[in-house]
Amino acid sequence: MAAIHVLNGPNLNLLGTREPGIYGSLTLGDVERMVRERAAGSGTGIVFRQSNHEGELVSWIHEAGAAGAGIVLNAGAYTHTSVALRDAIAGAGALCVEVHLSNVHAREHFRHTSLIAPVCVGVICGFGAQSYLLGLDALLPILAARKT
Ligand code: CA2
Repeated sequence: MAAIHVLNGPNLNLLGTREPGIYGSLTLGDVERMVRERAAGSGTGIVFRQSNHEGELVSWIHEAGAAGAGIVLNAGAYTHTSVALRDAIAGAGALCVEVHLSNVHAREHFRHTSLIAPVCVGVICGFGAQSYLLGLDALLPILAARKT
């Protein structure tokens, strides 16, 4: 089974340290543990990364695409601004699920637009760390079907 790359964008390294009312009290390390536990036994390897740099995220998307891996992507604020990430997902031909901890549609207007959603297979938001697990659950059967 192909691997799943869980990629996290800017400021997500601050999770659990501030704004618990919006993002909860779990750290990104906690989220990683939860993802690894959920994937255990599925035969899927997990690559879990975070970067505050757009270009680094672009390179990681290329890497995932070249490896035939699926992507669970919380692009953070780049979701709403980045043509580069959108082009990377489309260009890499990677199967990508967009996830968010918060319900972006219940927040400021500028968070209602996603530049990456049109090139993703789906979008999950508003379930805290569970959004990542739902993203994983959505990708696993699609990746398994691709293999056979
Ligand atoms: O809800 C999400 O997962 C977001 O992707 C989080 C981004 C935000 O820009 C998106 O609109 C929605 C922000 C991540 C910043 O996380 C922080 C965590 C703790 C303290 C400060 C920032």
